[in-house]
Amino acid sequence: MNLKGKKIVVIGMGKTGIASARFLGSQGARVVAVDEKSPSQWGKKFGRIANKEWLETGAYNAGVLESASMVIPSPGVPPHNDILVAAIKLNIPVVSEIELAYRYLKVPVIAVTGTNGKTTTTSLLGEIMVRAGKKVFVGGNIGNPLIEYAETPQKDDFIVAEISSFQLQWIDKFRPFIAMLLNITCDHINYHGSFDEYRRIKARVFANQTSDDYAILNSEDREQDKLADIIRAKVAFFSSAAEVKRGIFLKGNALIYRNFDGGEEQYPLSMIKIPGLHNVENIMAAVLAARFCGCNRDSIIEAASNFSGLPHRIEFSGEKKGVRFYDDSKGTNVGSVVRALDTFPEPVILLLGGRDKDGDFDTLRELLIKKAKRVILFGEARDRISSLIGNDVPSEKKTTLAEAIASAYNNAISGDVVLLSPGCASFDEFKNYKERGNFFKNVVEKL
Ligand code: UMA
Repeated sequence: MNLKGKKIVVIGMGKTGIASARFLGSQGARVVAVDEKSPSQWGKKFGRIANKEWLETGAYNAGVLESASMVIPSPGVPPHNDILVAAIKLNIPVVSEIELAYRYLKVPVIAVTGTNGKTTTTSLLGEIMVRAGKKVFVGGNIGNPLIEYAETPQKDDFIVAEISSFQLQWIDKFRPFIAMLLNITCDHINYHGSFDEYRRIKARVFANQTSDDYAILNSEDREQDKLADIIRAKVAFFSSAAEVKRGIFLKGNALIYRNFDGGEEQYPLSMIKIPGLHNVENIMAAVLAARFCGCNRDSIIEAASNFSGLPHRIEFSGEKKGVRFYDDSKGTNVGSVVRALDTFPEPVILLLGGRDKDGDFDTLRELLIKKAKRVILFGEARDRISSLIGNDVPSEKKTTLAEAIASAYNNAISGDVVLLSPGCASFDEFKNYKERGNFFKNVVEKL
């Protein structure tokens, strides 16, 4: 890809946009940076590129496209954004940062996507690789854009990349050596427009694979079964419910890995220290990828045994007067709320709310009747969720998360579990899910 002298418009000056701009500048492109916010609010690393001669600041409208050769939107820029719509009309290529990075990567990519469990699986796979003596770069949606890696000497054996649907929206040639789709449940409808479109975009992770590559699918998802028929890569399944011909499945107290030649290998279920069947599935997917990369069984068992999970994912946050509190602030969609509720055998007091992403909260009704002692709805989404879950679920509405926590505590008795699994984005009250989770933990500590 020859970028020398080309005008390239980068939309969004957050982590991705700034890293992309810097890379493009290093390749001799003329970068025009735009953002809906004013430059004083651009990402904290912007200062490092602010006065470079290859960088201009453009207006946030379609006029910026004049004589542009390419547009790189940040993941958070939705496809209906006016500048993107205009670029498509003008036949100007729109390329995501992972696509740009891919054109310059020399190291095989393992792509981890799915609605939930991406970060856990990506992190664990990275740790298995290290234990197995492989050199690995872990990046992508997890926090460090792949384009940053493209600028380095690239001396690793593998890249493990967490990949979001936003990043897959504008790929063209991006071809991971291993691609896995952990699960798909309703999410990001306000971005993709419909669940079908979200599914279609997620499946693009397999689109450029060939028979030299591997695809890892969840056999409990019927739609993924259909996908298997059209994927060109070698397909392996993971299942927490039934045997699979090629892949890995849970049977009794063991995970059974069945390779492509029919050989079997067992992993003890006891090596998994993080709670919930969903995490057994995440770990099974990581085991498959690790085996395809030549990691040995002992390293896998060691890494899994030492993996205690990540913050804000059903994280134990303290106990007050016999009431146990759990922070699942990363649970920003309905599917993750289901997983969190399933993790607890007993009914819980659930804190649900925040900024709505058009979530399908009506599908939660039956489960909430069974598993929620009380639901405390908070934030912008409280009225909509309340109307969708109906009156059979004992619920109340609070304006803020702080009020919701106080009410949960006042209503709890010793032995109860209070779970923050909001099923919504955090942006109505917080900068991001981490800030929301930390806030929850601080309030709990002070109760
Ligand atoms: N902006 C616009 N116009 C828009 C939208 C945003 O100008 O229509 C501007 C904002 O004003 C801001 C910048 O774009 O200045 C932010 O860009 P961004 O939202 O794409 O955020 P980045 O900082 O580039 O972070 C992105 C991912 N963010 C999103 O997908 C929303 C990060 O994932 C990722 O870690 C990072 O790239 C590095 O790859 C976050 C995330 O929430 C954690 N991801 C979603 C998820 O996991 O569910 C997909």
